[in-house]
Formats: sequence, structure tokens, C-alpha cells
Amino acid sequence: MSNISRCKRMNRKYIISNTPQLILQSEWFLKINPNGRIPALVDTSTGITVFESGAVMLYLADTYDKTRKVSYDRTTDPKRYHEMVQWLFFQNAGVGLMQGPANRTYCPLSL
Ligand SMILES: N[C@@H](CCC(=O)N[C@@H](CS)C(=O)NCC(=O)O)C(=O)O
Repeated sequence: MSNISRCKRMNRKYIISNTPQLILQSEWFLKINPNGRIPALVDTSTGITVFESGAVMLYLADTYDKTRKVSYDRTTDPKRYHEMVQWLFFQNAGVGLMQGPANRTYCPLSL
């Protein structure tokens, strides 16, 4: 039984990561992320699916970091919240943006 099947059976949340290309282009995965990339999150508690690492992180923080141990609240701490979001976008638009193409270019599937 795969880890995903196990998580589904246990009704657990799961993040799909470190996945072979064959799976990323499969019909069931493309329903979760039409862009065919990881990470993607399926939260069986809420029925919400999220792709894009930044969106996944914001979703996890908003949904599960209720006591704000690792994130900032937009309403009560807007200064820090927007600083957090700016660095998240900086990472996603810079380093993160080039990571996918770099993987495709420098790590051919035939390896
Ligand atoms: N902007 C996306 C980038 C996702 C991405 O490029 N993921 C890579 C792994 S780090 C991937 O899925 N590579 C497989 C492929 O491009 O086929 C995000 O931040 O989630």
C-alpha cells in the first residue's frame, strides 16, 4: 500500500513531495495540481487541496497555526505578517521559480 493510500485510509492530511515524474503527470495528480509539480497538499480534514509551496505554507499557517507559533496574524500583527509574506514571495518569485526549470534541465528523466 502506498503512503498516500495509507494517509487516505487513516483520514490524515498529506503533502505530496519527492514524487516521480510518472506520478506528477498522472490524471489523479493533475486533478490536485494541474501544473504537475510538487508540493501539493490534500487536507482531508477540510476537503481543501492547495498547490504552490507558498500557498501551501500560508494555508497551513492560517488553518493550523492558531496560536501563531511559526507565523504572524494579518489582523493583530500586520507589520510582521506583511514582512513574512514579502519574504515568502521573494523566495517563490526568485529561487523557487528557477528550481523547477533547473530540475528539468539539469536532471533529465533518463537519469
Ligand atoms: N512554484 C512552484 C515550483 C514547484 C516545483 O518546481 N517543484 C519541483 C520540485 S522542487 C517539481 O515538481 N519538479 C518536477 C517537474 O518539474 O517535473 C512551487 O513553489 O510550488
